[in-house]
This record gives sequence, structure tokens and C-alpha cells, in this order.
Amino acid sequence: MDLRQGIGLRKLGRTTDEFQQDLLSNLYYRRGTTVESASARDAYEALSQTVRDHLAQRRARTAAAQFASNPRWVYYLSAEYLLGAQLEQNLLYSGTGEPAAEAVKALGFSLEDLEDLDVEPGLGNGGLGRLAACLVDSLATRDIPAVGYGIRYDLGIFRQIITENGQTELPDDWAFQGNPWEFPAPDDRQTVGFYGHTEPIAGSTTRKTWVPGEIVLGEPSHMLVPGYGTETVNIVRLWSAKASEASFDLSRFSAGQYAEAVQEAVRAENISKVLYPDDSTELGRELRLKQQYFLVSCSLRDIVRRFRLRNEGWDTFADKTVIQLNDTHPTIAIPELMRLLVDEYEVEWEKAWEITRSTFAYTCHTLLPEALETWPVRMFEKLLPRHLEIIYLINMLFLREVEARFPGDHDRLRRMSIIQEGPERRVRMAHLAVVGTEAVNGVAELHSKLLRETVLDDFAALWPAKFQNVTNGVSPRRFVKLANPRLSDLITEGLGDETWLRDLDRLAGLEPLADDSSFRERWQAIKRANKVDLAAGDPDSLTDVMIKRFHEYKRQQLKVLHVITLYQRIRQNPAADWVPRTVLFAGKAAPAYHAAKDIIRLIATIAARIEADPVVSPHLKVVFPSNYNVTLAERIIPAADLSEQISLAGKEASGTGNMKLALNGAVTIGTLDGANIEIRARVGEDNFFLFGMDAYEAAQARINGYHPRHFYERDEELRAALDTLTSGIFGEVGRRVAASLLDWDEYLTLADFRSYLESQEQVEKTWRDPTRWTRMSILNTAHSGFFSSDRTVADYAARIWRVAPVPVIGED
Ligand code: CR6
Repeated sequence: MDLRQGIGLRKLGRTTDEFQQDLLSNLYYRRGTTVESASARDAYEALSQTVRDHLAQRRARTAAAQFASNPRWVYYLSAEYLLGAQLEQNLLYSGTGEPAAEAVKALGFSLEDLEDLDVEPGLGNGGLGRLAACLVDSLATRDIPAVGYGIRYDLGIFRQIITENGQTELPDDWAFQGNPWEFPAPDDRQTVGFYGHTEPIAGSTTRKTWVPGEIVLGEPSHMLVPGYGTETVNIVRLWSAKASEASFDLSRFSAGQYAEAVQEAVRAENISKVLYPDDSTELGRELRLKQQYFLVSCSLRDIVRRFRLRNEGWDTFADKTVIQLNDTHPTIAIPELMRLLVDEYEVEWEKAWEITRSTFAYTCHTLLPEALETWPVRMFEKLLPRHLEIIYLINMLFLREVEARFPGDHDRLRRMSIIQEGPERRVRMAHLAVVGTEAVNGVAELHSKLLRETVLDDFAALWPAKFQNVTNGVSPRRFVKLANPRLSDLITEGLGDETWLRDLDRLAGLEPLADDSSFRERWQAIKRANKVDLAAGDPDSLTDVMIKRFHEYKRQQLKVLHVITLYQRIRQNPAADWVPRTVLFAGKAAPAYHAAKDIIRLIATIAARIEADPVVSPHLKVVFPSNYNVTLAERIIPAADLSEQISLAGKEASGTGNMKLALNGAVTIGTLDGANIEIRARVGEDNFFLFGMDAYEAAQARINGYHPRHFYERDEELRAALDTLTSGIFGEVGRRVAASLLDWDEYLTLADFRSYLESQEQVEKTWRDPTRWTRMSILNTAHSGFFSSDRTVADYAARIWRVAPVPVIGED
């Protein structure tokens, strides 16, 4: 039997009978229950296992094919993954949806009941984590041999409850009931060191021995990541921190000191206890740095283990390995690989540096200075003493290179150094990431350009060829097919087949249908049906959505000023012919980000006030569903008419919600920021509501001296809106928000207010002409094919990773 070809496996059946037999065997043998007594959870677990087996079979064949081809592997290192619910996805990707529905029906359940038990692993904050999930989906769909590495946080992103008092956070114990999608792999456990000291090695100037003061175990488990319409199944490998046996203090326990006995073990396991719920801002905490090193150390040892299975020399390491750093969080991988090569495998420093530099690539996801990570040198020195020494040496050699190119330019050396001097010396992780990698990319055209022109300009001058752009993308499977089955069916009908799900540019074929009135009517009916399902407000009203993390740069406060203005206009003239609107906000704020939480609370207050107002409520409704996550996004996006992408230009690196909404036929109102620019260029100026300053005007406005009160004084409606807030009718929180806008207005909200309102008037005018609106909606979908994450991955593969697909032959 040739096990390597997967021939040793019994073929899993796809007929209803066969599927039912497999489901029953899982129910009997793995759940240990019977048809008569099976609970919904039993049925859910047995179903998940049955579906999982189909993917596991493909996984076995994938591993065989990939190892046989000895490819350059793509290793994606990310502190966050927002994978979304797994059951529905895996039913789709394994093609078992129909037999599964029949089989569970025979057990007395519906698929929908069981899908409700499928908890999404919330191992990320927002766009960055969801991007990681879309990229691993597309890597598998494109048959690229890849492993995603991450942390298996016990507690994911907090559960949010919205009340009139704003946001409350509760812990998210996502795996409390177990996670049927996960395979533990304790044999691949790794040992991670922290603290301690270094010792010289006789006869070597570069090698050192690191004697750690604390040892923690990293235990992996993996989840399967199937490709769509192909055989490949890759994995995401997630690490959990485990205390070593030695950390349990038996003598203390025997002496009745129970808490002290486990204290060391608790400390070790805290490393993967909780996802930091902070988005785009640095959190100067040792535990965070520990998490980062934990992820990196476990993953690199695993990567090296896999490489060494083949007994090839280190010369071939970079030919067989590319490691993509998802933002700076995993950047310590650069000195860690140097440490492994130099200290542990005795590779010469120069050779090791060459290998390291050609192995790594770095994606930067921000422009906000506060999001560019730096760590205090003293924290590094204590936690990772050997890494700091290596960073110093890397920096010294790097600055020599700069000095050779720009002799005597001391200011440049100071600006570019990996070490930031000052009262508290800090390690600049972004600089380390640029120095130690072969390619650096931003995530949308404008973002990549601004990186080269501002934050990383010195580096772009030194190494222009290193800098690239790879515009983000999203999975059309999850965000169109699964989220919006009605629209998917209509698209398939319009295009003649389903190949668009793997070749999203084919959506362009919908363009002529925008002029077909019966197609338009069906399109419109689907949007309406999706709104009915969402049940957020009147399905005939304009559904205006702003769904994303709460951050001042994203400017939910601008939307609030718009809502207050509408409220006032309606009150002044209740009998006018108002366009009915449902304004939907959803999103979380970092628990310690008070200004963002104020805005949430203000929205909740305004929503209640409008609801209680008999004059305004027939025309305007504000809703704020709790706990925005991937699952909720999948319900809101298909129902959206208008997509709010109103960040201050130059602040949103890319955005990906903007892409998901456009793909589902929402029309964007937005600034020239992030990927909005590329969306507008593709869907056409006529099908996009543009407003506000561009990035250069915004930067200039600050330089010229920005005075928010100037706008307050000159714009009557703006003044009325701010005065309303200041009056206190929306509570203390309204006063605080108004004061922060009037006093400083970091993100130039007031400067863009009038232009935004005018653009909203255009929105209403267009909305009154349903034919025109529906055409716009269809054209948005038709021209958003570029925003597939399959295209993003193809770009990385061709320009950054230089890898080719390895197809998996054969079928279950
Ligand atoms: N917060 C950017 O702000 C981008 C994603 C994914 C972000 C956002 O514009 O779409 O990354 N950046 O590239 C970071 O997380 C640092 C985000 O999600």
C-alpha cells in the first residue's frame, strides 16, 4: 500500500447514505451516544468531524504532493487570525453541504441549528487578522504550499455588549465547549526561553551561549485551511503556552500553599491567555513582547525542523523558505533566525545574515506613528538578552552600510538607526524589519507610496527596489458566496457558471446586465430580502453602514455629526419628503481607548433619543448591534446600501471592509484614502460618492495651522450640531466629544464636514432614482473583481515570494 499517495485511505462517500453512515459512526464511536439521545451538540460535533474527515483526507494528499515537490514554502507569521465560523465554510469547500443537510435532518436537526453552535475563533482584532485569514484561504485556493503560524489565545477578542452606557467587555472563552476543527500535535512541542544571561564561547567573537532564566513550552495544534475548487488543504498552526512539569512546586503544594505552588505555571500559561484587544496602537507591556517572541521562537523551530527533514545544507534554506512578517509583531524572528543559525548551528555570521535577509519579507499595515512598535531597550535586555546583542551587531553593520553610502550624514544615521536614542533608548521594530528583509510592502497604492515618502523615506532612498505595493483583498467565498447566497446565485446565473468564485475578474461580465431592467429588479429584490433577514430597520430605507473598529482616525464622529444634522433638519421640517435611512454602526473599541468608547456611548445615546422621538423616528433610525465579528459582518454586508469609508485621507492604510461592501453591491461614500482610491478608480467616479481633502491637503492643513473653531464659526449647521452636543441633551459624553472636536480635532473632522454633507445629499438624490441606484450597485460588484484575495496572493507569489503552485492530483 502506498500510503504517501493517500491510497491507503478508505474513500469517504459523498452520497447522502454514505455521509449518513459516516455521521452515525462518529456519533457512536467518537461521541459515544445514540440517535435517540443525541443532543444538538452531539450532532454538531459528529457533523463537524465527518466534514473534517473529508478535508483531512485531502490534507493527507496535499502533504504528500507538497513534500514530494520540495518547493519554496511560504510561512505566514501573524499574531492574529480572524478565521470566522468554520462549519459552513468547510461544508462548502468540501462539497458536502447537500448530503450533510439530509443526514442531520434524519437525526432531527437542521443545518442552521447546528451552525448556531459553531463558534468563531476570534483570534484577532480587525482588518489585519481578517486579512491573514483571507490570505491563507487564497494560498490554499492557489495551491501554494504554505503554513500560517499564530497564537492559540485562550481568550479571543472580547465579547462586546452595547447598552445606552456604551460598550461593556466580557471575556471570550471561545473554545469552552471544545473546538472540533482543531488537531493537537503535542509531539511537535517546542521549548522557549526567556530572561537569563549570555556567555561567551571560547574562540568565537560572534557566537554566544544564551542561558535562559525561564522555560516555557509551546504546544501546537492546527486547523485545516482548504482551498476552494481545488484539492489543496493547507494548515494554520497555533501555539499554546504550557508550563513545564518542573514549574509545579510539589513541596509548596504539600505544605498547603496551593496558590504559590502553581504560580510559576500560571505565569507561563498566561503567555497565550489573551489576545491584546488593542488595534493600531502600541501597548508597552512585557507580556506582549513575550507573546511575540513565543510565537516567533516556536514557529522558527518548527520551520527549521521541517527544513532539516530533508538533510539539505543551509545554503538552500532561503530557496526553500520564505517567511512573511504580518506587520512588526513577529519581527523578532529576524534576530531569532540569526541566533539559531549562528549560535546553535554554527553558521558564519555573514552567511547567516545573507540567508536571513533572503528569507524574510515584511508587510507594513499602518502609517500611524503610534502603531509603529518600539520596545524599551531595558525590557529587551532583561527578557531577550541574546537578541539585543544580535540586534546591536545587526545595527552596527547596517549603519556602516549607510555611512558608506552617505558619508558624514550623522542625522541620517540617527534617523535610520534600529536603536532610538533618547532618555529611554528603544528598539524600533519597523527599522529592524526593513533592514532584515528582502522585500517590504504596503497594503494599498497610496499607503505604499506614503510609506516611501514619509515614514520609511530614508530606507526607500537607500534601497528603492526593496519597496513594493500589494493591495489587500478579501475572500469572495466567505464574503460573497457564504455571506450572500442569494446574490451569488444571481451572479452565477448572470455569468453562466460559478467560475467567478475562483476568477473574480469575471464579475466584469455583469456590466451589461446593469442595463437589463429585469436583472435590476432581481438585484434590488435580493438586497431587500437581505435587509429583511438582517432585521435592523425598515427594509425600504437606505441602509447606511459604518462597520469597523472604533478609532478617531476612522471618524465615526463625522458620521455622528451627520446624524445629528439629519435629526435637526427633520425636526425643523417634519413634513418634508425625507429619504428614510437606517444608520447602522458596529464595531469594537480598545477597552482602554476612552475617546473611542465615548463615541460608542454617544451613538447609543443618540439612537435611543431618536427612537423615542415620534417626529424623527419615522425617517431616521440608528442601530448598533453588539459584538461585531466575522459572523455578524457576514449578515450586515449583504444588506448594506451605502458603505461609509470616511477616514481622514492618509490614515487608513487600506481597509478591507470597503472591498467586501463594494463586492456586495453597496455604494461607497468615502475619502481618497487607502484602497478607497483603487475602488473608485475601478468602479468609476460616477459610481462612488467622493468627498473631503486628499492626503496631501490634509497634511498641509495641519502644517498651515488648523483651527477647528474656524469651521464651527462659519458653518451654521455644523455649529448647531456641535451646540446640540454641548447642550448636554445627549449627555455628558456628548459634551466631551464636542469639546475634543472644538479644541483639537486631531483628524480634521470639522474641515471635511460640509463636503461630507454635500456628498450625502448626492446620495439621497441618487437614492430617489432606484434605477440609477441599482445600476450603481451592480457596477460596484461588476468592477470589484480586483479585490479578491486570490489576486493579492498571486501578487505576493509572483513579486515577493517567487513561488509557483503545486497542484494536488487525485480526488477523494
Ligand atoms: N488596523 C490597517 O489599519 C488595513 C489592515 C490590513 C490595519 C487597515 O487599513 O486594511 O491593517 N493595520 O492590512 C494594522 O492592524 C496595523 C488594521 O487592521
